[in-house]
Amino acid sequence: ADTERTYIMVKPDGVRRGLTGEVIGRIERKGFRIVAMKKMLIPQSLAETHYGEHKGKPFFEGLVRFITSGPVVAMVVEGPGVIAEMRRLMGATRPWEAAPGTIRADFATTVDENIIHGSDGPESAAREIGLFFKPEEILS
Ligand code: YYY
Ligand code: MG
Repeated sequence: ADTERTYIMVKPDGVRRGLTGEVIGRIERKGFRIVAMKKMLIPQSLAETHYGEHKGKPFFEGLVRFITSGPVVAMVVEGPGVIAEMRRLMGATRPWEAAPGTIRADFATTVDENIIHGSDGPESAAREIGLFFKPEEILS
């Protein structure tokens, strides 16, 4: 598979529960490279832009409130086929539908607090990396 980059984020529930290291460990043990990383509070406007595709849906306001409720750990992860492969390692959006051994299956019970975000395709990866990182913050 081609070398790609994706945007990965440990959400506020993951950070609060002390699961940042667990998520980072899984990414590193898989063999992907973390080429940028920072802990940050997401401003309201950035949250609304990042989740813009969900604007108007019933869960949008709660989603923005949740993602801005505490620090996240934002990352750019690089590797062969990393966009689809990280989605596989994360598991399905609804943790009860996520395959055993995935991050969401192992650590989450509810859809609104499901530990991790990962870009869902090449366009969203490029868009989200650009929203959260300046080019000079990415070290490869
Ligand atoms: O990409 P992914 O995070 O797996 O799911 P999306 O369909 O893009 O939704 C983004 C985010 O919104 C999801 O991780 C949790 C939240 N959410 C929710 O709280 N309630 C829903 N019914 C659907 C999604
Ligand atoms: Mg999504």
